[in-house]
Amino acid sequence: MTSPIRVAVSGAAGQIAYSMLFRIASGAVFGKDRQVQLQLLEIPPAMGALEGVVMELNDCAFPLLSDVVVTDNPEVAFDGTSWAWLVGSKPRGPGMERSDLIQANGPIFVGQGNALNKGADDLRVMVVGNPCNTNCLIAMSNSDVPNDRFSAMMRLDQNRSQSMLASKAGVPVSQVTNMAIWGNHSNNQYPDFENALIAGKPAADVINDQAWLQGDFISSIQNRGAAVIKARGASSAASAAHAALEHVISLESTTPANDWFSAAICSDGQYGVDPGLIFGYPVRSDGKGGHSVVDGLTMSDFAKQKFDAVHDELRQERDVVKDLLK
Ligand code: NAX
Repeated sequence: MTSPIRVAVSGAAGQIAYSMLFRIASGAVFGKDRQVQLQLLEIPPAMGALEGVVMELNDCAFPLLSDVVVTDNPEVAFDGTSWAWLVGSKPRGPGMERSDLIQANGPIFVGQGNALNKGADDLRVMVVGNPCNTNCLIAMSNSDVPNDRFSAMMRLDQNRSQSMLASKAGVPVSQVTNMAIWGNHSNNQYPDFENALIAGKPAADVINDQAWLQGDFISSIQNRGAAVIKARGASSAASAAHAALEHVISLESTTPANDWFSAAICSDGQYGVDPGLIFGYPVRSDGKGGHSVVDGLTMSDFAKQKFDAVHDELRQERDVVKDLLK
């Protein structure tokens, strides 16, 4: 057996982490022959709850779990890690605007960005804590880790979109492929039904209901998080955790030539996006640590309008945190 892979999870006593940690420890992400060392980061008031999570991890007697480190110090949490899931952040409080949330969470990602320099040479970072695109931008900007090692999560939006298209078309979800979520994990994201395929055919031809695709489909995906909160009385956790794991699995594996996955990565200007923004793109991975944006996709005028709106939103978020960027 090779040495354990060291992975950090922040917000480790929270509800998303609770659905992630046991699966990571079971080998569901890095394989059944790779030992894992978990390095769990929390804030001091949550350390008691985190101890309880560690008791449960121990009680599972996972053969692949070599050690669990628990800390409130990001430098300890990220020390020697090859992957860092940045899940922890402050929740949106009553009456808070999105810009308030951005400002409240920004400083967390300045400190954590700095501490990421303690990671292993192959460290890769994915951000779940909202607003995840802009938090990722802040962490990237405050770290010496190369920009192409950072990403933020669009995968839950991709999975939601595939599920909803499959349900509308009356087909198994596995038949819905090539689902791109452009831009921001926010209610301005653009789930791209024009380039999605159902059983290899354009989704719009199979569903044949442009009004639904342009209307209810997009708004349901954009507002799905709020709908889950309304129904469950708590925000998405198991589905978010599943997406956070799939995001990493996709970046670790070779993407099939006829498909892609959605992730927010640092733009090099692809599709006219401001270089440096953490923008949701269709992505392919080479399975060796490299990934690239799928090029050459076309968009209707309708799609371009949505794309431009979410691009503007991310520019505005960048302006709100400009004092935190290096
Ligand atoms: P919880 O409130 O259950 O857990 C968050 C945890 O983060 C808490 O235990 C808290 O103590 C910890 N925390 C706060 N500040 C921290 C810091 N500076 N360092 C380390 N830990 C810190 O929230 P949960 O439901 O787990 O959600 C976590 C984040 O995911 C939230 O920001 C949420 O908005 C975001 N989400 C992102 C999604 C996405 O698609 N990108 C979807 C799901 C989710 O809404």
